[in-house]
Amino acid sequence: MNQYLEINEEVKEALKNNQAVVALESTIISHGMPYPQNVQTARRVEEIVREQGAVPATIAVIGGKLKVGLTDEELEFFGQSSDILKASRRDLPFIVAGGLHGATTVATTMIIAQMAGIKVFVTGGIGGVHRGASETFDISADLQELAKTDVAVVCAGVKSILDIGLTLEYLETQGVPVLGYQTKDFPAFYTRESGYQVLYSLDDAEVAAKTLKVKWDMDLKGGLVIANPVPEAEAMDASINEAIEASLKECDEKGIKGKDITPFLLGRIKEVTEGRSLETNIALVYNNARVGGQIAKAYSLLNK
Ligand code: PSU
Ligand code: MN
Repeated sequence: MNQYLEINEEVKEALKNNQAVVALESTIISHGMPYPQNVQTARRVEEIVREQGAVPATIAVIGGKLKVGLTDEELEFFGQSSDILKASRRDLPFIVAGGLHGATTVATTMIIAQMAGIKVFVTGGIGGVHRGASETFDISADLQELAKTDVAVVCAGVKSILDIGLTLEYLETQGVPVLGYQTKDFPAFYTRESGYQVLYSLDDAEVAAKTLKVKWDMDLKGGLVIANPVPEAEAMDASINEAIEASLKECDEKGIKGKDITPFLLGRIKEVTEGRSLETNIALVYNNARVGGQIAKAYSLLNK
């Protein structure tokens, strides 16, 4: 067992017995939503995962330890503290060596989930190719991680703060399956459609689970993107794109770069939409927790 890894008892027990476990990330808590909605959402997400018969494992780096499964106090701390670094793959060695705290992105949550032996991970949205990447080279490390780490990521697609078309091209080049969950449209986080289609859609959790199993049985390395659109009732209309454009322009004018871009944009979009984007964000995460919990459950049954 990896000497830096600390898996809580409940998760350890579940993994040992081949029971369903769902990994959850912590950047969404520390850098993706304001307090106290972030902590409330994180707690409810764990409950929803349990309602599907799976064990939740929220992942974070605390005092240099790679923690799998957080206590209530640790969740609260991650929601409130401003001393938590956003930890992607490149940040991990320094944070662990220094005994620091790190909120794990999609990439880092995948890495730690793989160390622990967790196959299904639920989040809101993944990082991708930023608009203007041909100039800035800003492409999220999440995409490289999907290429090499064997974890399925249930998300609501990617936000249109990114270049969705280029993100899909990049995933194709890297051999990452992008599967729509009960949809042919690739969702754009706040909206159910992005103007892009997926090639394949999954009818239910059983088909999804079988697809994961077959991929890894064949030793095809890497993850999968399971794109689950926000429920109709909570989806935003195309006017969200105006808020996104305005926020992107401001980001540009203020010279915000690199890893600070996504948190800045999320905060501004929330202000511009008077909080509606946050409600949609929370709703889509809950919906992903439901679907991800079911897929983890179906996957554990296939491996019994
Ligand atoms: N998208 C969201 N909320 C988030 C993120 C993405 O709607 O909190 C976070 C995720 O943790 C994702 C990270 O892995 O942003 C990507 O950041 P970057 O583009 O710097 O790799
Ligand atoms: Mn980036």
